[in-house]
Amino acid sequence: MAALLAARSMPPPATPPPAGPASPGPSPLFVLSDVHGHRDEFRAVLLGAGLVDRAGRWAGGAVRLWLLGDYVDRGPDGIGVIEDVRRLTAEAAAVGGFVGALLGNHEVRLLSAYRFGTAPVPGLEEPDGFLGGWLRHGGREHDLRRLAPAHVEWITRLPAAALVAGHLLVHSDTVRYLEFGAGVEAVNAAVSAALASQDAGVWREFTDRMRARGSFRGAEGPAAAARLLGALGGTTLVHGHSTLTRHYGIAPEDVREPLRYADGRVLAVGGGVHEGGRLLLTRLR
Ligand SMILES: [Mn+2]
Repeated sequence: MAALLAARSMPPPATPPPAGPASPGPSPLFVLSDVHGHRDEFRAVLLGAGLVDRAGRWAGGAVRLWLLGDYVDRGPDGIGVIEDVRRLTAEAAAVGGFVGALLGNHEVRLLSAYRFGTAPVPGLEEPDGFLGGWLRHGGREHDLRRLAPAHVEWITRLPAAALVAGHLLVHSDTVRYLEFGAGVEAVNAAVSAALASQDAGVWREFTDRMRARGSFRGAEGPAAAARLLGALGGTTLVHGHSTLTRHYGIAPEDVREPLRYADGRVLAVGGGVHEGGRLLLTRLR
């Protein structure tokens, strides 16, 4: 009560704070990728940046946060991460903020295991069908058991790419997104269609495209990045999937910041939390 009275007795500020819609300039933009079931680390990194409170509720106000996929597999609580993301999306929207989520290849793998189980898949090299492949790539049976229709519905609505403030956001470091279409809308429409498909052959091809990596490394990397940016838009391509720890040769204890490469056109933000690295919450603007 004393605090409330004290607050009420304070003089009004000389100039009113800017209202949300009228506030000048865009709100801060953050990205984060490859949480891989590490729910505690996810909450901790958001708390550290003031984007959630100690109870894990959205505290970022008008901040925009994009998550670049791979919420599940390789860690203890993939479904818990999905539930956190869904809740944060609603909480942020209610206060003028934004939480967006892209589709990662592990969401595709999880759904393929859920839909097709161990049924034989023409052309698939893996034994035990999609379920076998999912398990061999970090799938956690605990997640599959808890995967409810609401989670499936949420995953099937995720876009594969987003163009935000000049940044092309995707999960995987691959030009194979172009096989879905030329343009963010075309890619996302084709990905939506694949997610709705009942055809195992479509899912095999879908999985192969989404798991591809490495297009932007080496001598041909800058040209490949320019090609994807040219087709989908943006001046900087931001991806997760290939981790700094495993794929870019950075020792886990040395993971501190994202890696810019391909003549500065590409930013890798996968800190490899599941490989002893960390979640790299990265502010883009
Ligand atoms: Mn991935």
